[in-house]
Amino acid sequence: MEKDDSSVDYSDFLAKVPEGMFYRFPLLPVHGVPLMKPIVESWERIEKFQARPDDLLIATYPKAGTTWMQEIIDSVMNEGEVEKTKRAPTHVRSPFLEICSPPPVPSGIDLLEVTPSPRLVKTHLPYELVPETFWKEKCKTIYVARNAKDNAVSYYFFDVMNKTQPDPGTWDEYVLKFLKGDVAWGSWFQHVLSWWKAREKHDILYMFYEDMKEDPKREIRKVMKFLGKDLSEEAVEKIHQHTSFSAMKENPMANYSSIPGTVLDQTVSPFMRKGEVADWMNHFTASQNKIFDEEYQRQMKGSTLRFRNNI
Ligand code: PPS
Repeated sequence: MEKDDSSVDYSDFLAKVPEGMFYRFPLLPVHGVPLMKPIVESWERIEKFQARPDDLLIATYPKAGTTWMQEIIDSVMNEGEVEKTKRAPTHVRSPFLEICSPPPVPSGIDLLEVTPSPRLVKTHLPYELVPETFWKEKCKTIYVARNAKDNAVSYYFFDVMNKTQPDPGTWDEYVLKFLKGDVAWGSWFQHVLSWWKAREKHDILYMFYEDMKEDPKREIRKVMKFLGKDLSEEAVEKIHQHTSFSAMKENPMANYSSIPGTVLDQTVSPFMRKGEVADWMNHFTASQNKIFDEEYQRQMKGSTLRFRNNI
């Protein structure tokens, strides 16, 4: 029998994890995409994951606005009754498909198996690595993309505080690693481009972080339309308030504060860090910007996909 997702006390598992169990896991390739070792070791199970037709997939490159979109979708699925989203933390309400930790911490799939339908499934997998059943079952997918420069800055600060991903090194070193795709889940370029193409074949709503910042209510309505939800203006306003950066930063069910500091050390850098467009301007030197722009032109050449580095 399926359990209510609020009965899965994931944080409790994490709190009991013996010291030393989590460390900066090395990256190993799966079909050329670097992923953390525990994910690679469980790859067979992930690949064979059985999607359900009413699963909704939220796919992103890391740090593109996943948590924000998860909160919007959960609020929309609850018809704007945002109090209902406080039933459990984000990673329990919307499990992370491929995430794996050493036992006894439940994997994303362990959580998904006890999550009642309709399930909201998070993934950072590039399109090519998504389990085939999502497409066989014709699952709806929302993809969120963020401009490469802000995405790189956000990922750098995350890799500093996330004690399970490789040490990012200096910001100067990280810029080159990011451009090469030598980070967990691989190349930003391949990710955004492969999902851009995939929307021609599947039921995918391709969204942009910058659009969400520019006009959050407009973007909330796009999500509603995609999910076939016709909510009142009052409900849209409630969702807007509930999913603002300031509200989510203070919300223990959305700010990852339930994950212990041995995994996410929020004293180093908070998960809800800045939530802005164009923060990259505070971090890129002129020479890093030049190298980045040249590589960007090379890798994005010929694509119709356009990003805004500022709004
Ligand atoms: S993860 O770990 O991949 O799931 O991270 P993800 O949620 O994709 O990205 C985290 C960044 O999104 C910002 N964020 C928000 N921005 C604006 N409004 C809201 N409500 C919001 N919620 C999260 C978060 O602050 C991270 O970006 P940076 O630039 O680091 O602040």
